[in-house]
Amino acid sequence: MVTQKFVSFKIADNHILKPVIRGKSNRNLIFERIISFMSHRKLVIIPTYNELENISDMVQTVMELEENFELLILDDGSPDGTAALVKTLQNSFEGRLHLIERAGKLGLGTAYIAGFRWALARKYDFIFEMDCDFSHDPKDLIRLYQAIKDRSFDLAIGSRYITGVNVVNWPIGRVLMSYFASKYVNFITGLPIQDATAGFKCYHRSVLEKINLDAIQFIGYAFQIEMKFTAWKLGFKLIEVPIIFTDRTRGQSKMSPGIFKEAVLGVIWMKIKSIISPFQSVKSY
Ligand SMILES: Nc1nc2c(ncn2[C@@H]2O[C@H](COP(=O)(O)OP(=O)(O)OP(=O)(O)O)[C@@H](O)[C@H]2O)c(=O)[nH]1
Ligand SMILES: [Mg+2]
Repeated sequence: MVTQKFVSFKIADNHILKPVIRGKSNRNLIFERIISFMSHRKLVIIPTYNELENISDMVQTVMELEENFELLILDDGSPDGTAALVKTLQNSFEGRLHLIERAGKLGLGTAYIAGFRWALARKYDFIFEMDCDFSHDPKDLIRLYQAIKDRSFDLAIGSRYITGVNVVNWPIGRVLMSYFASKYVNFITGLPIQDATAGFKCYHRSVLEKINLDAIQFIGYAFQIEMKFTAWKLGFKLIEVPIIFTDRTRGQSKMSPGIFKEAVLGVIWMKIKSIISPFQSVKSY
C-alpha cells in the first residue's frame, strides 16, 4: 500500500492519468509513475533576435536530444530572417517546433512572458528558458529537467557559480561583473541563489501559474532576477544545477548598458516593493 501523500502527489502531478485509484499495488503505482514521467510535456522557449547563424544548429540539437522536448521560438522581427528560417525548419519537425513572431525588438523579458502564457494555455508541464547562442549547452536541458521532475523542487537554475566559476571565454571584467551582480542581489534581497542573473532554467508549470505575470516589469538581466525572487517569495523551492557557460562564437551580443542599469536599480526597487506590498499569487489558468 502507499501513503496518502504519494497518492495526492500523483493527482497533482499528472494530467493524463487522473483519477488515480487509491489502494493500488506498488507495482502498478511504479508503472504509473514511469508513464507519468514519460508523459510530461516539455517546452523549451528560446527568444531570438538576429540568430540566423545559430538557429538551425540549435533546433537540430534540441530535436535530437533523448528527452522529447518541444521548442517555441519567440522572434522579435529579426532583420536577418531568423523567423523565415524557423518556418522552413518547421517542415522537418512538424508539431514540435513552434514560432511566435512579434513586430519589433521588445526585449527578452516580454518575449518570455508571451512564451509562458502560450505554454500555460497549452498545458505544458515543464517550461524551459534557454538562449539561442549556445552559451547554454542544450544537453543540460535534461539535467535541469531531472533536477525537478520528481517535484522535490519547483524551479531548476543552470548555475555558473554554484561550483566555483564555470564561465568559458568571457573577458575577466564581464565574469567579475556577473559574479558580483549575484552577490549584490543576495545582499540586497536575501535571495539564496549563487547565480541570480542566470537565464537557463526549468520551471514546473505551477510556478508560472502562481506568479502574476502582469506584474513582472523588467526586461533584461533584471527580468531573470525578478522571476527567481518572485518564485522564492511565493514559497517555491529553487535548486541550482552546475553548468558550464560558454561565450557565444557566432552572432552578436544584445547586452547593453541600459540592461545593466535596469538590473542595478531594479534590484533595489524589487526589495522595496516586496516590503510595502508583499507578493500575491494569481491563478490565471
Ligand atoms: N525575442 C527577443 N530575443 C532577444 C532579445 N534580446 C536578446 N534576445 C535573445 O535572447 C538570448 C540572449 O541574448 P544575448 O545577446 O546572448 O544576450 P546575453 O546572453 O545577455 O549576452 P551575451 O551572451 O554577451 O551575448 C538570445 O537568444 C538572443 O537572441 C529581444 O529583444 N527579443
Ligand atoms: Mg548570450
